[in-house]
Amino acid sequence: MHENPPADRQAYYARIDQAHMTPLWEVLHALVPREPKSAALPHLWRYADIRPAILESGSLIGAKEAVRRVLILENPGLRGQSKITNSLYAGLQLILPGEVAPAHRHTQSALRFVIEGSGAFTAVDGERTTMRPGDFVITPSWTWHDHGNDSTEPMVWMDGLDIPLVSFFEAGFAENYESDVQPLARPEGDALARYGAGLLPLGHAPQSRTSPIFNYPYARTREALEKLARAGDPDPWHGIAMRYVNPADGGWAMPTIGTWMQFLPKGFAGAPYRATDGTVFSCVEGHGKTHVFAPGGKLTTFEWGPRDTFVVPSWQWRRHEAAEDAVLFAYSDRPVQEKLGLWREARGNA
Ligand code: 1HN
Repeated sequence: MHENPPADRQAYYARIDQAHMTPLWEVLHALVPREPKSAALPHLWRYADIRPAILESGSLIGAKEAVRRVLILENPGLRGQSKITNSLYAGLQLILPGEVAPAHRHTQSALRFVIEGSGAFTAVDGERTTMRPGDFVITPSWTWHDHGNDSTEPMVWMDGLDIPLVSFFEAGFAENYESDVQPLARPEGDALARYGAGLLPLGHAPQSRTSPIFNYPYARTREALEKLARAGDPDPWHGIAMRYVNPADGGWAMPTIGTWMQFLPKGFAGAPYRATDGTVFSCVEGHGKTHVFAPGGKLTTFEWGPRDTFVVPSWQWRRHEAAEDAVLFAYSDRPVQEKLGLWREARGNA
């Protein structure tokens, strides 16, 4: 409330401080802001700029020694906290031909979004999936997972995890599997056939809050987006925006992380939009621009292309433009905010 409270108040604060108490009236405005004031900053990681450092990590440490050889994308406003937004983590993971990232599990949920290379696999609870660029792969909470690269090229994917959320709730558990590579219980493609073909096993009762599909292949996503784009009528704010769905309940694919794709047709000039979920974007195809207006009027413009990652903090206005057909993958904590009745959005004039 006061920059410098009067002396009698300061003496009083010092006395109650001894009893681990503090006056609400000095902090009320910070505790209950009129609107969100994210400490996070908008930021763009251009893949061409960071790729050399990612590949260099491969000559400094092995995947097995590192457990997971990842460069964390730290939001410049949240350095030292391993966060890309206040509630979510992002990193770029490198796995070289012949390497194994050993099996473990944890209560944090993870997504993989494939950036570069093709043919490495991840195994989740007894099933492997081969990963290709643009694939969205899920490691649900508390499932055993290991990765391996039987291809001839380095592979890089983005990891998105709910680490800060789980940490906030102090609900994190982890354990290592007894061997580096878990045994396989089902053939590759089983989950996609069983749950990802517009069908569900008769009498299916979900065992988990996460989608039973654990690889949503880009080839299928791309085909749908392409068809919808040709049909026209993009949303003025988002373009053609399609969320990944859990086929068992119609909800988001993951309980703590919302994921979607945006196809911005050539010449798209989006209208301003903001929402309370700070959002991470990864460009899959095409080139475009995103303008972000931080509170106080600071304008940041990102010029992005394939494999670039950028982040827009909570409640900051953004607008996308595309010089050519472009595809953006996005993730945020929106499912959590929705479940808690907190999520809000606002649309500027189209
Ligand atoms: C993890 O298990 C993976 O499985 C990636 O690839 C990143 C960051 C923190 C904790 C666990 C993975 C992680 C992680």
